[in-house]
Amino acid sequence: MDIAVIGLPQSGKTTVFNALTAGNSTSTGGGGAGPVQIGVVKVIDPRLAVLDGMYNPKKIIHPEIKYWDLPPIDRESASANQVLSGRQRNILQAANALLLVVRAFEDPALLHPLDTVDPARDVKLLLDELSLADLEALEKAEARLTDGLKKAKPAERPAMIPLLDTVQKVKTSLEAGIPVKSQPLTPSETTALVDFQLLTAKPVMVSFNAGESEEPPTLLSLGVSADIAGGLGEVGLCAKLEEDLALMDPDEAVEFREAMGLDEPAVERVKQVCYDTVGLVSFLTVGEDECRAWPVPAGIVAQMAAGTIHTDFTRGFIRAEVIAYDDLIRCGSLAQGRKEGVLRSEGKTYEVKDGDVINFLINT
Ligand SMILES: Nc1nc2c(ncn2[C@@H]2O[C@H](COP(=O)(O)OP(=O)(O)O)[C@@H](O)[C@H]2O)c(=O)[nH]1
Ligand SMILES: [Mg+2]
Repeated sequence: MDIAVIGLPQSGKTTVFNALTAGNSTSTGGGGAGPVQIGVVKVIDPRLAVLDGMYNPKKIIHPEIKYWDLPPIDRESASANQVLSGRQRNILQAANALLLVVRAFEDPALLHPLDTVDPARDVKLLLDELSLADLEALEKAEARLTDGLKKAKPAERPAMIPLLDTVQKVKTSLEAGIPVKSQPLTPSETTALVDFQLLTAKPVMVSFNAGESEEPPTLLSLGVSADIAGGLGEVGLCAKLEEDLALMDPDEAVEFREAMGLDEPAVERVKQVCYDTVGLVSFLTVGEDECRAWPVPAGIVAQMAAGTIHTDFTRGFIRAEVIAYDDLIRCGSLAQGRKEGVLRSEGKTYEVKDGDVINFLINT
């Protein structure tokens, strides 16, 4: 899963990124406004350690989250209030979710680009920026599709009209302030929009970056209206402190956290918010080769879940043998699970649950 970190200049994006990736990052695509930093974080699934003991596989594979820290915007070529450059938009389009960093710390020595520290204003400004990027993309698409329709032969036109209709409908709702993910769309409309990679269709999380001695705000405490806050994930943290702890020796960091009475590390809390906001569950696969956790959108059916292992598995899907993780641990083996009747055979439309241990039977 790819998560892009965005926010106003000096809001603490890089500090949050370092806190989440513990300094383990690589940069890519230098030049222009500078390189993009990418950090890969393993999402440790504790169930895999238990399965490791049971199956003794050659390897266990935890899911990964890839965080992207975007380069600062080039102030000289940007307009005064511009938050995103064209290059940044491209990165955001490819991301699965967006993490908005909002400054909530006071520091007289560090100027805010809009002079005052006002988290509620900044949340709105960043969300507006995402809408604006989508509106521009939809306007371009509308112009291109309208032009194409004019030039098309009469027989070709009926096939082109639905997409243009969808683009216009989504654009109108977006102009009325409704992000794409909150718009009621039919499955075919959603499919038609996939290629546009619209930003307001993506899950968005806000991370409030508070000072060490301050309680981070929440969307509710800031009075952000429910129609804006609805659907947003949120997490409060002190990025500077979390960065220091992330770069410390792990044992020392644990002691430090206990002594200071701190919450779980930011990396854990942000991961949980990601899973909740994106709506992910994990199914598990076991075997002598590997035991692995596979994050998938909640509600996914077995046939589509098979496709996350290999795209061909969707087409070749025959059935899925499923046992709940807890049942497997209690029974001690798949064979015993089968005897006890808790290992079931499920079809294409079975809805995958978190912790299902699945063996897909595939026609190759
Ligand atoms: N006082 C204070 N400074 C912070 C905090 N978080 C970040 N900073 C500082 O703010 C400045 C900008 O942070 P940075 O992460 O580079 O921001 P970016 O431009 O959004 O990537 C740096 O000097 C940080 O040390 C914080 O919680 N408190
Ligand atoms: Mg930065």
